[in-house]
Amino acid sequence: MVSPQAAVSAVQRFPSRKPLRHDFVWGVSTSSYQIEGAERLDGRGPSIWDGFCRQPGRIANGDTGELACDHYHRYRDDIALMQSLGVNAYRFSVAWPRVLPTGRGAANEAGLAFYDRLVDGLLEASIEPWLCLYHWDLPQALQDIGGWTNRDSAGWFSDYARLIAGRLGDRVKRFATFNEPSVFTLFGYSFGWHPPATDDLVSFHAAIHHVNLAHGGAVDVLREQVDGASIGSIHNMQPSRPVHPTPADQKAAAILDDIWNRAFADPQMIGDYPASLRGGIDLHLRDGDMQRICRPVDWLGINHYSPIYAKAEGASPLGFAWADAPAGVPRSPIGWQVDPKAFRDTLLDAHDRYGLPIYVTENGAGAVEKPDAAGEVHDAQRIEYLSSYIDAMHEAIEIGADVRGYFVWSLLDNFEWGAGYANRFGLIYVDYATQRRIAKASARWYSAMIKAHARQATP
Ligand code: IFM
Repeated sequence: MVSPQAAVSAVQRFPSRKPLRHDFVWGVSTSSYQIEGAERLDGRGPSIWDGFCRQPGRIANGDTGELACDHYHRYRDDIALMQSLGVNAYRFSVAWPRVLPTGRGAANEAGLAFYDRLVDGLLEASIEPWLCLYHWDLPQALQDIGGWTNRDSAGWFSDYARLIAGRLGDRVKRFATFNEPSVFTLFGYSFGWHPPATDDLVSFHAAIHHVNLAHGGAVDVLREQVDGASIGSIHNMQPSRPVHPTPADQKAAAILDDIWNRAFADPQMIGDYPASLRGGIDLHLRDGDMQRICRPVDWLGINHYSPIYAKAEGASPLGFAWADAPAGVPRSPIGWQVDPKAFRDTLLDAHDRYGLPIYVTENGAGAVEKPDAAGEVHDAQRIEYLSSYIDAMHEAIEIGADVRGYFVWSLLDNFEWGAGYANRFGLIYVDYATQRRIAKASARWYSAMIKAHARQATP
């Protein structure tokens, strides 16, 4: 087991590092569908994930989010766990179909009341709520009329943002519009790994553009409705690498880079699409759209785990295929490459390109794990991963990146999309049969790390 003392020495292992700013945010992240459960309770409408999970072969082990971590009922206990970690921020998402069962029209009071209780509980525990409006659980009723391929989706999203701002904006000030838009559009509208599991290029480009319009519209709504709002958007950013050093694979990696790292961040913060996407987007672009998308935001959220790889694939309409990292690279227990320098460079590149304060809104390591005979979870590899990535962030800050916060993914083990419950990312282990929570060694390590940094922080 890692003792608090060992964690402190992990901080002190980097004596050349300057102390972090005193208001540095240390947090944990989750998302609605991955933890809430209560899929059919208190008036929640169906989301696109409810049905997708029930299609044979989509999710490992046939898992669904029906119960997940039962956070809907156990949120008080989960807030107490956050308190014991010593985090000062919690990033969660609102389930759109819980508050608007058909995506628009009449709001569901019971759903809104749940988020009232959650936010009040966080504030009582001195934990700042960071609310993300969209972490992939689109109401099924909106999917039935085209989902993100329907240009009206931007208006639906603004109306939803207005509802949330009006209800929670007196207490919540930190808002993100979307989580990882390039993941849910690429995986949902091209690769078929996420709902709606379509694969035509016109829909893919339409979804990208409409999500960008929805982002811009929601930024305006939040700005108008919430006094003192601090607004951002959350992008997964990772170096895109060719799996082989051939010109064809290099070209494939450049296309993936544009889609993965730039298709949303560039229009939202620079006001332009990457050149390789312009042809496809032009079909959906109308006068004034770029002004509607590129609205001033206060911060950039970056989710980062490992580099990604591409290879040339003539048969793919996109011109590339997703590839596994080359053999021999260091990997996490679930096979994702471990490369903290890639994280440092990502933070520095994003700082140079977008010039906004950065919050690392997700970083963490997955594993297939279970408690030992004494009931403990000794996740030494996760501690090593977090330690090296936090140090890489610290190095980026020393070089000049304006990074102001860091959130571990995730507070709890949870529903890991296509992998179901097999892959665990939590600091807290969840026994899904009993819903018992067990703090892993990494939870104690993270808590001690936060305390050690607080002692060192500059006033
Ligand atoms: O679980 C996901 C999360 O929903 C989005 N970012 C990556 C995490 C780990 O795969």
